[in-house]
Amino acid sequence: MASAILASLFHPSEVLALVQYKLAPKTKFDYSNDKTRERLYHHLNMTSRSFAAVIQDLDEELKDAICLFYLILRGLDTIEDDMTIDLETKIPYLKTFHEIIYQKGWTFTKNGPNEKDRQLLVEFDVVIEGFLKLKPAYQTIIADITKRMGNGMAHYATAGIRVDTIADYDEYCHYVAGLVGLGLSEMFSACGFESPMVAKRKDLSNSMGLFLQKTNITRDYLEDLRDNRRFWPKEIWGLYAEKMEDLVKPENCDKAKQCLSHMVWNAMEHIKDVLEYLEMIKNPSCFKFCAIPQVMAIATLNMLHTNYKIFTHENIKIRKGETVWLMKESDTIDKVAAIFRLYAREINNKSNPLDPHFVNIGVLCGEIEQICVSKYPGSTAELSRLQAGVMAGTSGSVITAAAVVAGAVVLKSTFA
Ligand code: D61
Ligand code: MG
Repeated sequence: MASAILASLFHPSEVLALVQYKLAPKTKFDYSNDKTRERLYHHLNMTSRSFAAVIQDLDEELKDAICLFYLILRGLDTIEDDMTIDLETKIPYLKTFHEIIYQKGWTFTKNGPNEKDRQLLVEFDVVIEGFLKLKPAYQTIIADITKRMGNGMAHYATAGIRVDTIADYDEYCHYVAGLVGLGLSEMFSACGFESPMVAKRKDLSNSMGLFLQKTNITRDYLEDLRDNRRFWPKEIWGLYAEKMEDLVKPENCDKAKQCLSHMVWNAMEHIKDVLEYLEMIKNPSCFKFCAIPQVMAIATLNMLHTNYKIFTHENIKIRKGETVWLMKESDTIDKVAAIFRLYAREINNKSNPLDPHFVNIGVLCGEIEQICVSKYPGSTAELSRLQAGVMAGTSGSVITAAAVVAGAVVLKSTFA
């Protein structure tokens, strides 16, 4: 907590959000009267940092269904990601996972000891038990998406098949993340929380997943390279290096930065669809659930943009205070549009005029601004309010921050 506050010292509204978050009652979720649910939400909290919070805040009608949707796909992904499982073993599991989820008692112990979510598959019988208790309509949606994702993963896991073209990149991201968007939209419409139009807009639902996945793939360059996974498309990196791993060489620093801005630009192309999708979502709990991951993604892209560290350091993340602040502010379309405008401006301000994508990124930032001004006019006032809390470096904000920190320290000692 103390280090998170220090990191947010020049962002008083983040300090405030951190303190509020720390003081909020923590006993919100109690699953102790249902052993299966207790195990399921234990696994959710173990396997996901960011999704656990937003899933647990969903309305009761959808909460368990989406929790199980997450755990099932996380299980599938834990088989996909494990490079210690040979392909002859791996591919049949990926292709049949949609049948496995109906087999009571099934568990999986073939993951390597270092696979981070290994335990989820070791205890996967609990997930299956929970899945079989869901309404059949939700089971059908989950099984259908699992089938399509597993087959897509199996295709890209096949020896000799790689993410070469930008079309491949979009296709791979469709399988592993776009399909999640499609399934979620079907659930929102099926339960009556949202109009049937949400499920019909598969293009927008897909973009919701692509924006998140492309941001992760751009951030995880070094980690994936270390584990011999390659998701940056050759059609992009091939413009800047002979081999993808050459981007990390110090002598290629300028080319690497150009390649990075190409990846950032490619991800940013989904933002207009994201805003259009969020505009359709009317149920407040669905809205926050959808909006929070997206605002975290644009904050992450802002952190990646022109940041050479992604070629030298693994695990670069946005500040904890920034995350907590974004979660608090993402509850209406006007506020979310204001957040997108704020980060689009920051991204644009950081761009290097000598970068080959300077104009492309600038055009997208301008379009985001223009769409928000015309479709979400309330975002202008929200933007002014948000900006008042991020006046980094001004003496006023430093004094405010110092005051809040002092307050926090007092409160901490009071409640400790
Ligand atoms: C609204 C709200 C949430 C949304 C959405 C729309 C549309 C799409 C998504 C969430 C999916 C976003 C995936 C982005 C994060 N990428 C990964 O986790 C990668 O694995 C992809 C395959 C497993 C997908 C699991 C998943 C994730 C979020 C969900 C969900 C299922 C179900 C419901 C709600 C949210 C990544 O994993 C890295 C890791 O192991 O940590 C990878 O392997 O590339
Ligand atoms: Mg994966």
